[in-house]
Amino acid sequence: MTSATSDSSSTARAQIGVTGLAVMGSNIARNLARHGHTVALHNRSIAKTDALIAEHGDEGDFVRTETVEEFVAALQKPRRVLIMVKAGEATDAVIEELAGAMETGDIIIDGGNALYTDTIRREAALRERGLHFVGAGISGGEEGALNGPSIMPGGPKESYEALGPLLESIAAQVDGVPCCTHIGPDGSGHFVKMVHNGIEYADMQLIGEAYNLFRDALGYDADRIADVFTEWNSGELESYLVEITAEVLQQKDAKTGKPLVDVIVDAAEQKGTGRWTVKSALDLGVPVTGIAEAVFARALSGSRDQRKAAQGLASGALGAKPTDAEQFTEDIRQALYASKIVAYAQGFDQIRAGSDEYGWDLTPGDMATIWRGGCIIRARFLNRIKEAYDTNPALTSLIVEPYFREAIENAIDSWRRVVVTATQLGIPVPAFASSLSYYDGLRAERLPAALTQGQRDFFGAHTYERIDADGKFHTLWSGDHSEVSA
Ligand code: NBP
Repeated sequence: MTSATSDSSSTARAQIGVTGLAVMGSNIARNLARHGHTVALHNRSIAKTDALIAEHGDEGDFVRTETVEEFVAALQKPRRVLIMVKAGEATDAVIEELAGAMETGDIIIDGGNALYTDTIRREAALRERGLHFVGAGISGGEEGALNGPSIMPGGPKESYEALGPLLESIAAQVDGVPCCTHIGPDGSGHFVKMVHNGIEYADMQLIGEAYNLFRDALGYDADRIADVFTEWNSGELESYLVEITAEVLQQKDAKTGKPLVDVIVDAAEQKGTGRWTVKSALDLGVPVTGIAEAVFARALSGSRDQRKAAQGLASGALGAKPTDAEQFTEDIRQALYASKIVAYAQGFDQIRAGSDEYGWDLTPGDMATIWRGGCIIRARFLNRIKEAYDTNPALTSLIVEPYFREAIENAIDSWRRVVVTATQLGIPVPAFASSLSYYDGLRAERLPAALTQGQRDFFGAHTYERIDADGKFHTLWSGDHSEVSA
């Protein structure tokens, strides 16, 4: 079936080109070829192109190219090029080279993990040059890239008309619906992918806290904890992350025979998308507490010197371990589910805030639809989120929607027991606890923010509003303490 050639310059026959043939690019190129598309291949160093053709050339119709000029010339018009290189300067360098060789109406797609503000900048610059630029978030890692990722393309609507069917053909499909849709203008696709990654951080942290409680509060070993996660994966917590958690916990270390998880250093690394999510949330004023705690928890785990110095610090008097393991297991399950609802609710709040800030007019229900398959946060309960947005596209918060409201009502007692027990045992549960505090904060009739406003007015004359009158007021704190209208 292969017709990989090196004489592509004479025939512009490829429907799409992929440049950057490392893990992600090579698998997406194979996915495209397996779906019957002719794919032009390009990589800065030719070795990766040749390796792909040597190992997988028989999977479809590839066009081998060496130079950017040759690569561009191999493409049908309007030309479509998918960039899958390291995010940042490499992306700018590749765009610059491609743009010089492409023509008005051609489409450049950046499938890397770009920062959405970079995508906004790049889209504007390429639009000026008559080119379409599509910032496409792609989730699912290596396996998703090959067998069907979740794709979040942002950019001009017209370019999606030329590109959509092609991307939808290689995306994961759930109930016959592709996990790919036009997200919105310029940086919106990468913004949504960023928030997706933030939710992923929160989900992983919550699962980690559940694991920690099984280990340190109930004394379970890795195999026993794996069994619990396997069981949970057949219920409302069913998700890719719960599924792989069980697999990771089952894995034995070949060298020592111990569970692999027990010989891995407990310092989690991060590539930066979680941090970006939190930075953006800070700018937008959206409390994404679950995501922020997850990012900070990774940072704390990596603070090796401080952790070493803190060994042996006082714990204070600790409480008793749970005696009813079955009840506590159910409590942890409920705490995980409720905290997960909070993390997703916060992520969707951030998407709405980003949409308002940048005028993107995003449809949050679309994200719930395209995250149901292909991506790392795919989960059964995304169907519920989709239904919630289908019923009410202007939903204020997921946690007030009847289904999730009831789910939290069912979980709340367990959730509190888990946070209290963990605190009494000195087991850190930052994401469980902060999600519960967020929930309590949202439902509180009166928050201490009234005092904060009083303090702000005291030291900075920042004024406050009253519960019984319109307008802004200021108390003459250093005068006679009377109140004046501001
Ligand atoms: P990497 O992020 O490791 O990038 C390697 C590729 O970038 C190679 O093809 C390399 O070419 C090329 N490259 C570099 Br580095 N600098 C270049 C330059 N100045 N000019 C041209 N090419 C350059 O690859 P990856 O892990 O496949 O990821 C690709 C993109 O997809 C990244 O943006 C990543 O964040 C994103 N992503 C990754 C995952 C994942 O699970 N890995 C998931 C979702 C998204 P060379 O072969 O000549 O060195």
